[in-house]
Parts: sequence; structure tokens; C-alpha cells
Amino acid sequence: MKTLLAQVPVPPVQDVQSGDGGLVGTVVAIVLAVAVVVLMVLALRRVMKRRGPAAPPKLPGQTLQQTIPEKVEAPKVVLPPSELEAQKQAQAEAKRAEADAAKAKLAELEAQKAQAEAAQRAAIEAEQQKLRDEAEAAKKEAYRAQKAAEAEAKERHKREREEAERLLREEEARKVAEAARLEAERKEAERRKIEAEAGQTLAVGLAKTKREGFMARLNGLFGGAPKAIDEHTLAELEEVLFTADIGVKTASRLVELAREKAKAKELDQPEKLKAVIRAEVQKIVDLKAPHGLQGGGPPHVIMVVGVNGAGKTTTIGKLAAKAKAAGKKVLLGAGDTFRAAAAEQLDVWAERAGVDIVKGKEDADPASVVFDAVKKGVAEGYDLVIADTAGRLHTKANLMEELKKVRRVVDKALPGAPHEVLLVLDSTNGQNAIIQAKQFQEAVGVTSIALTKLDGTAKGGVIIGICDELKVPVAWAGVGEKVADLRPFEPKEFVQALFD
Ligand SMILES: Nc1nc2c(ncn2[C@@H]2O[C@H](COP(=O)(O)OP(=O)(O)OP(=O)(O)O)[C@@H](O)[C@H]2O)c(=O)[nH]1
Ligand SMILES: [Mg+2]
Repeated sequence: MKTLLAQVPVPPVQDVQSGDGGLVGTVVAIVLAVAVVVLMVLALRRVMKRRGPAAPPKLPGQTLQQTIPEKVEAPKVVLPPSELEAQKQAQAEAKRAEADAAKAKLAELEAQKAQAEAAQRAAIEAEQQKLRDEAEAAKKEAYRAQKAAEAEAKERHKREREEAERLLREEEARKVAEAARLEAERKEAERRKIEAEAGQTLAVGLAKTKREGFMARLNGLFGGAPKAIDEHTLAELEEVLFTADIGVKTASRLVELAREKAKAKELDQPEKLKAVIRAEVQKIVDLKAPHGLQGGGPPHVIMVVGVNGAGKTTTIGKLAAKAKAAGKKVLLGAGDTFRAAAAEQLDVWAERAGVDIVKGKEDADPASVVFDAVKKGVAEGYDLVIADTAGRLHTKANLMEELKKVRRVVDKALPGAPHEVLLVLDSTNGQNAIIQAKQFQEAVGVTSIALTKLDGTAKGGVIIGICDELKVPVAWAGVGEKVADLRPFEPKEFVQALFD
């Protein structure tokens, strides 16, 4: 112990008397001494610990050394911090402050981060909410749209049903109308047929000729009491026939025949003379005439010619009506372009008869109109094409040239056509009709004749002259203005109408 104490440096105790400096030095010395003591105690305790377990408590009689308690309270020594310590302390403070600042900054950043995250979360949540709302709204909208679409589809199905029902009703109405139309057509056809078959008979048409014409005089000659046919009677016969409308040639032929028979004593009474004349007339008019309005083509093409006013357009209208009533598909060609009214007149007939028509402009080339009509007739399957032509041009020569041209052009449109060239003659013209017939015959080759207006004349005998001189059959006899008044000319009927 002594050695340890000896080792503790004891600062020199300064003289207290030496003023302030001396007092400080004393205090320092005391402090240092205390510190030395403390250190010594601590050193002692360390030594004791190294020596082994603590010695048993001190019993009475032990030494002073032995009574000192093991644990000695160390005196409190407070040393002023050294400059370094203060410095370090300050440093530590600064660093702590730095750390605190960093921590604060960190906390601030944490807060900012939290704030930012909160804001972002809020924004996302808001966005999510918005999307949820939108999805909800869209879902509702989709539901509403679906419902609307279903309602619309329902409405559409309703409309479809209504439309189908309407179409069905329409179809049924159409069928009913079609049936009614067919029935009306059938009735109309029947009416036309009846009308075509009715009308005035040839006998009625020839009544005037029989009553007032040469036949009246001939019948007067043939009647009366039986007597021998003498020269006087033959002279009378000659006079009647030559003043009739049968033409000189035919009259001469009949007188010659009667004279021969008289010479042969075959005519012992007027009745026999009548029979001879009757038989001869029958022979003259008995030419085979086409009444069928068919045979060529198809279509069967009839070119109608004749002077103006003869009755061409009227006859065409009547023929069209007859053919239509017989179930034919008929087309008219308005080849009379000389005057506008001609086409209009034919149009009226076409409409009345229920047939089609091809018209050209006024002053158009007649041949081109007829050409078009025939071409259409071929292309569209018509049974019959009837072409009207002009009865008058600026000069007669022109008319014939024009008709020849029409004929040629028709042949171009349909080789072999026209199948008939029908000459329409006005019987009131008497013998002039025969002259006209010859001219037309030479120009365009007439195949048959329609003799019109027999009802209004006493000159029906002209038929005999025409047949005799031209050897062209009379196919039709016009005995009035109605459709049915165009009669197929029957030689037997004609002879009966005149002589019986
Ligand atoms: N009474 C009677 N009149 C007839 C007959 N045929 C025609 N007519 C009349 O005769 C007139 C002339 O007949 P249209 O058919 O125009 O004579 P068209 O030959 O065509 O005359 P254009 O066109 O001038 O060349 C008309 O008023 C007809 O009604 C008939 O058979 N009897
Ligand atoms: Mg005419």
C-alpha cells in the first residue's frame, strides 16, 4: 500500500499566501489529492479482487487494517471539461444537431412523402371512384340501351308483322284485282266478239244497191210474166248493165253471155235470164279472199293503201278490233305522216281496239315509221302488224312512188312482208274505184280489197267489176261505221243479197 501511495504524483502545494494564484493552486492541490485518494482506493479494490474471495467479516480483536470496510464511498470529484472535451462536446452537440436536423428533415420528408402518398392515394381513390361511378353509369346506360334496343326490336317485330300482314292483304287485293281484271278482259273480249260478229249484214249494206241501183232495174227486167228473151229485152239488159257501176268490160261480158243463151233458145223466160246473170256474177266474184289476218310472218304484215277518204284508217281500226277480239297481239303503224290528224285518228282506233301503235312525227318519212313498226312487231312477238299509209301526197305520182318505197322497206324489215296489200276502195266512187284499183295494182301489187261505204250507196255493183277486171278478191265489205260493220266478203252472201 505504501508503494502505491508513493507512486501517486502529488502536485506541489503552493503557498496560500501567494494571493489568488495561491488559492487556486491550493484548491487544485486538494482536488488532485482527492483524486489520488480515489484512484488509490480504486486500485486497492482491484488488488483485493485479484487475491480471492472476500475475507470473512472482521471479528473483534482484528487489526485496524482489518476493520476498514471493503467498500469505500468514493468522493465526488468534478473536473471541469477540458478544452478538447468541450470541443468534442460541442462537436457532438453540432453533430447531434446535425442528426436532429437530418432527422427533422427526414421526418419532414416522411411527412411530405406521407402527404404526397396520401394525396396520390386520394387521387387514385378519387380516380377509382370516378371509374367505378363511370362503370356504374355505363352499366346503367348499357342496361337502359339494352332495354331500349329490346323495345325497339319489339317495335320492329311489330312493324314486321304489320308489314307482312299489309303485304299479304295487298297480295290478296292484287289477286282479287287481277281476277277482276281478267274477268273484265274476258267480258270485254266477249263483248268485242259479239260486236264484231253483230253489225249490219251484207244484205242490209247492199239494200240501197238493191233498192235503187242497177239491181232494182235488173230485177224489174227479170220479173213479170214469162216471156221469151228477145232482142228488146237484151237491149234493155245492155242499157241497165252499162249504166251500172260494174264497168264496161263486165257489162259487155254479161250482155254477150245473155245474148248467146238467148240465141241458143235457152232463155224462154226472164227468170232464166236472171239465173244466167246470177251464176255469172257468182263466178266473177268467187275469188278466194284472205279473211284470217294471218298466214305470214309472224307477224302477219298488212299494208293498207287507197286514196284519201277511202276509209283506210277506219278499216284498219275495225280489222285491229276484230283481230284483238280473236286473241291476237296487234300493232298498228301510223304510216300516214302527211297530216298530224291521221296518226291521231289511228291512235283513237288503237285505243278503242286495245292494241298498240307506232307513230312518227308529222312529215316523218312514212317508210321509216312503217319499218319501225314491223321491226317492233318482229322483236316483240306481235301476231299482226297493220300499216296505215297516206291517201294523198302533193302529187299522185309521188303517192305511188312513196307506197312503192314503203313496200320495199317493209320487205327489208321482214323479208317476205307485206303479206297482204289491202286496197281500200270507197264504193260510192263507182267505176272510178275500178280505175283507182288498177293504178294501185300496178304500183304496189294489191292482194285483196276492202270495199267501204256500201251502206251509203247504190253503187254496190262495183264489186263485180273490180273482181272481174282485176281478178283481185274483195276480202272485206264496209257496211257502216261500227267495228262490226266491216264484214268478211262472202261471194255467195253477196249474190244472194243482190239477186234473192
Ligand atoms: N258509212 C260508212 N262510212 C265509212 C265506212 N268506212 C269508212 N267510213 C267513213 O269514211 C270517212 C273516211 O274514212 P277514213 O278511214 O278516214 O279514210 P282514209 O282512207 O283513212 O282517209 P285519209 O286518211 O284521208 O287518206 C270516215 O268518216 C269514216 O267514218 C263504211 O264502211 N261505211
Ligand atoms: Mg286515214
